[in-house]
Amino acid sequence: MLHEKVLADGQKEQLETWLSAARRVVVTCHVGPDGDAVGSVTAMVGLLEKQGKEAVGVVPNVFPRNLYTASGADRLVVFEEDADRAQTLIAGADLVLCLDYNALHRTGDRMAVVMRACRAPRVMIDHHLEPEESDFSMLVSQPEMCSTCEVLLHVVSEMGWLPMLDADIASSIYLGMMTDTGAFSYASNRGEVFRCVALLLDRGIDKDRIYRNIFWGASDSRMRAMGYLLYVNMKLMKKLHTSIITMTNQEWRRFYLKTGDTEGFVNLPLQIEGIRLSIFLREDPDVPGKIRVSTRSVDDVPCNLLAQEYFNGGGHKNAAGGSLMCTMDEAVEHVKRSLQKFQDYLKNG
Ligand SMILES: [Mn+2]
Repeated sequence: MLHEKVLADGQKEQLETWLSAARRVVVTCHVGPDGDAVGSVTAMVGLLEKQGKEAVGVVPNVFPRNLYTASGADRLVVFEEDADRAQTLIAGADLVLCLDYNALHRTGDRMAVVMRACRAPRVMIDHHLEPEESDFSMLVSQPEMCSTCEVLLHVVSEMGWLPMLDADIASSIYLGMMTDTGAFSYASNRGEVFRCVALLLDRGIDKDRIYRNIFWGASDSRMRAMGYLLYVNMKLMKKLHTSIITMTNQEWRRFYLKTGDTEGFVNLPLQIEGIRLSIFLREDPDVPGKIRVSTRSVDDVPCNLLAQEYFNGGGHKNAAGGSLMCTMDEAVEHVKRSLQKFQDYLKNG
């Protein structure tokens, strides 16, 4: 049913060898787990349990409330809240799966140390550009694919695991595909994406419900913060087809926001006619003096180049991020100066 292949020659056999020798398998994702991370980890844990493995998902830190609708999300071990247990699990694993990230440092400073010390093979399954090859024993890297969950579904198919794909596991995979594509509004122009969706629908997922669980489960705080940020803080630079939104820790507290409550805000300005690049600057609540930068774009505006050149980061063409060590005012000035240098990419189109 699926047309594309993700495993290179010999990878299926290698994975089978490692899996058959493994009793305890740990499945991990990147810091700040999103829908694709939580979806792929919970799906993988479910698949491994069906194969009789002692499988546990370990995520670096807390994740948004609405992602707890993924089956098994309540059983994930959160490293920053339960470091001893997480460390014991990783150290004792026979096999470690690394989902939705391309370098070990993406699991955060503390978890990365534990990951590096673990001697079990590390298998990366991911869709980010330019993986750090030396960090992994095996890489299944598919930057063309919309999400790690899409890559994972292909792995499931090629490994012959489709008979294990029940509605719960299929729902987790759909969750990741849906969130990483803004409900199939970007990064999803390949027909294969919809062959995957069809396959998942045939497994009995309720896609309308998954959508509501994620996108309509907002808190009133989130809605009020969204209104405030768009009304008060959004600055439009129409000649550069760009929007900048800022958010300080003081504003975060004012609206009683929780982790994940600003998810997707960066996409909103792209709904404005003529806006092709959106930049969201947020004070890091954990690191004083650090500003987190998120960028989103449409068509050929390369967010990843912008993030690499000016924001100490990287990412995908239409979705990237980074950080700056400065005050919010300085960050805004830095962004404006960077946009001047970047304007050739912004003006045409
Ligand atoms: Mn992803």
